[in-house]
Amino acid sequence: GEQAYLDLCTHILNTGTKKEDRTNTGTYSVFGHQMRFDLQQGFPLLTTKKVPFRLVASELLWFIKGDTNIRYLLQNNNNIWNEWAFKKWIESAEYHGPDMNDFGNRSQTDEHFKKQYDHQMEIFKKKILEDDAFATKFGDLGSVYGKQWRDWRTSRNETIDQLKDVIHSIQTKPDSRRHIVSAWNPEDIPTMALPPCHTLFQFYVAEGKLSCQLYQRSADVFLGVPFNIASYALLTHIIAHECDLEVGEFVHTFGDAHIYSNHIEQVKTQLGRDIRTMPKLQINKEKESIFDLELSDFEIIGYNPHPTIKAPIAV
Ligand code: THF
Repeated sequence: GEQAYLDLCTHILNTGTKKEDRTNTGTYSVFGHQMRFDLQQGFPLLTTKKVPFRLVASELLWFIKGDTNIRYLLQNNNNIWNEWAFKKWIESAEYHGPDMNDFGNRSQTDEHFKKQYDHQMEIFKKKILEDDAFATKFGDLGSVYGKQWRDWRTSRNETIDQLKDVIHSIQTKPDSRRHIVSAWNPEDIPTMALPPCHTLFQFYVAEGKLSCQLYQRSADVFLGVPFNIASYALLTHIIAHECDLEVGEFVHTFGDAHIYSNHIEQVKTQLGRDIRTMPKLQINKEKESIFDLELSDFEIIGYNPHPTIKAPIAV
């Protein structure tokens, strides 16, 4: 449960290696780790800080739709992928505003720059929402999760719908050891805004319960991982629902698990808090197919977390 997450944080603080990274933020990092969550015990939305379930769920529905354009997220007031699309715009010939190079780091140290950045981001969001051509060009993140899950392109230009296929294989051959969805498409990596952090996941059926294991190659333990746990737990519930199975475990396996150097104080604050009762998830049972699910079909019951802890995202 949640203690496994807090233990990972403590483990990284105690034994992590200081390591530079792509974003120039600096991290403390360990390689290879595993956490387990028994989904029968409750829904693993962390209670030692508030995790916004609405954002987790709308991101997952976006993946399930096969959508890769941030417009859908913005329509749902979800801003978690903005920076990656914004980066494409400011690096293009169509951007004419003030220099936004390295905006992630500069907006944290330079007040004046931060104002300019916030203003340009507002312009960007408005254009994505209101201008179709602009949204098509700059809102799309390329071959990210939604694309690989629903519309993997083969060398013969055929489409593989991995999500539909895995549901079918769970339903028809529950004992199979091949219930796998891969987001890692080596051919597409060079053209991606961000190569997938959640590289591959596998389902497992035993005693009428569906379990899921994720291999995450790179994990932002403070900001990303609480989202990732909730997201894959929700996916497991959704697929179990579709296949008339109970939920089993979510197993979270990591490659490079790191805490950014500008998240250390926040992690310490969180480690000083006590764990509260896990909430429960309810899914609207009326819906025929998971591909019809909407945000309003999910309800989180009994969630009383400690307050939010703010931290900057590394871009
Ligand atoms: N990049 C980095 N550096 N970390 C990540 O976790 C990450 N993701 C996705 C893509 N690139 C990444 C984006 N996922 C937040 C949470 C998840 C994200 C991005 C941002 C975040 O800022 N969460 C805040 C709340 C934000 C809000 O309220 O708008 C939080 O406090 O939890 C790996 O999936």
